[in-house]
Amino acid sequence: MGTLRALCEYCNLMSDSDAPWTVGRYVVEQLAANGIDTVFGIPGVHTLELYRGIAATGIRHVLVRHEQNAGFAADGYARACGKPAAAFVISGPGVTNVLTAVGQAYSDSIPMFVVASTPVRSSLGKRWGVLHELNDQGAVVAAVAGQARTAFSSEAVRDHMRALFAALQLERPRPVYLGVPLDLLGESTALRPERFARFATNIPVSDETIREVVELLDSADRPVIIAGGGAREAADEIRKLVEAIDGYVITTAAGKGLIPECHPANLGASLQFRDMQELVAGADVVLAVGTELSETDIYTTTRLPMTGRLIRIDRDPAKLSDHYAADVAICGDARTTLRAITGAVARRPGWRTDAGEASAHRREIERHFGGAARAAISALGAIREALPSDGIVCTDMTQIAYLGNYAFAADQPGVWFLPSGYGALGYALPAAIGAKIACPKRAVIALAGDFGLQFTLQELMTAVELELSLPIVVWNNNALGQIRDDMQAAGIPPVGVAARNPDFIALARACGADGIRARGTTELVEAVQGALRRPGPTLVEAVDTDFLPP
Ligand SMILES: Cc1ncc(C[n+]2csc(CCOP(=O)(O)OP(=O)(O)O)c2C)c(N)n1
Ligand SMILES: [Mg+2]
Repeated sequence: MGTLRALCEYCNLMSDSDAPWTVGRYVVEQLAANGIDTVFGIPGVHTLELYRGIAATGIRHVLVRHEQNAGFAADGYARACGKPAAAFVISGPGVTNVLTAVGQAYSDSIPMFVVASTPVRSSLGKRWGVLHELNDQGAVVAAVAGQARTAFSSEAVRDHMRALFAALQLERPRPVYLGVPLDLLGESTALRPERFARFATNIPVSDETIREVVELLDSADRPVIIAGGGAREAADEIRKLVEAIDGYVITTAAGKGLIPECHPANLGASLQFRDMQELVAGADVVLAVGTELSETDIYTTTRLPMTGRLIRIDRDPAKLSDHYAADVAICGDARTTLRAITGAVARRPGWRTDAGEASAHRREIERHFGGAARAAISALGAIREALPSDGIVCTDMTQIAYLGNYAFAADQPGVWFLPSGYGALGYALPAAIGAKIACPKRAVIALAGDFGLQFTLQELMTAVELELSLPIVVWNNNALGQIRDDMQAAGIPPVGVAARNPDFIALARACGADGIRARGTTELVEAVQGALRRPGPTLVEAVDTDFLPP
């Protein structure tokens, strides 16, 4: 025991725990004290002080190859394990680089904690042309993040961090940002880290409101539940409620897998299909829970046509009074509210018993699929077969993912990650790296198009360096396929939609990854399973024409 203690003391002496208490060190220790265990970042001369003492905190720093990918990785990390990670970026270009990922996380309600330096206080707003100058950096970030705060003293660092951690718990999850000037980061401080207050997030809803909802549902002949990512924690309650009222549930892509795909009431993430929009239009009561009902949840129209009464449940009050005016609006958390509703609603046979199980509606949707869609569905089926049920698929803005939103069978929530709202190309690979770091024991894959993958392909080196067992499936249709199809549909002669691709497999091998082409579904299952057994990443090329039905 004595030897062990001596060893620990020796290690402490050798570690950075004796590092001086600069504000930079204080920021990192404060993050650690409040549950941040992973930082994705790229250090620079402006953020040196953030790196002082980082080893002593136990925080893991993951060096990425571009700040956008620090943000995407933090996003994938949070989607996988539910906890925010941090991103450390330098003033100016580090900040503007990370903003695309911040915008993505904002639109999909994903938490992350971005910390950036700014140039020295005396230079701010003066346009002296100092290194990494970005005029009004805080305002630039504020236009994109949930909250952006800049500290000008060590006490302000503490106060802002307290407020930002509170926002991460109490508000709709969004990325938050703390800016700290370079000279302040290097100042010494007497402050020491503290664990800020934890907040209970159960918002009680009045009995009267619950009665109002129950009355609406009890008198409904054709009730539909639309469930989004905010309803993930209420999966059980949604299943019980939809069974009791004998209606249907449709999810958004973020709510995908809330209840098993084959459940007789589950129409899946199908709001983009005309048949399902008509079903919603014909519903006499729609209960929308944990969803923004945004354009990217629906895709083919900005606003779902609805004629029935609308009940909305959301913890974000702003969502209750947007372009879908609710007849009953509940600001509350999904689980508590739905539990109360389910406990009081009358159980009866009704619409679904008469109109048929979800599978009949799904067959009707799928009847319209052409050859290209069927090829993508075969590949999605192979990926499904290769993955365990809790395997995570990080997708991109590619045709196979748009279809997979609906067609990939997810029997639990939190396994299908799509850069939905902001629609930023290049998400899949860095997000998969973040997800794999968050959940090393789970199978994680990236699924990207041939063009989108090239936005962030440099992160292959991060995955190689970390020896992440990560299949990266490239859906290669040798085109910016969706845009080409959209141009064709609009009668525009195709311009800028065919790009020369690299030899993906040779490129992967040059990076120290493995590379393999999977010709058809059997090979794709084997390639993904083989890649999941390998210690490092494997790029698996799936060329669309290899998957066309005979
Ligand atoms: C940052 C960014 N730039 C541009 C776009 C517009 N965009 C959407 S899909 C797409 C083409 C993607 O091609 P690919 O990755 O090969 O997927 P495919 O449609 O061929 O399946 C483009 C350019 C975007 N979504 N994000
Ligand atoms: Mg393509």
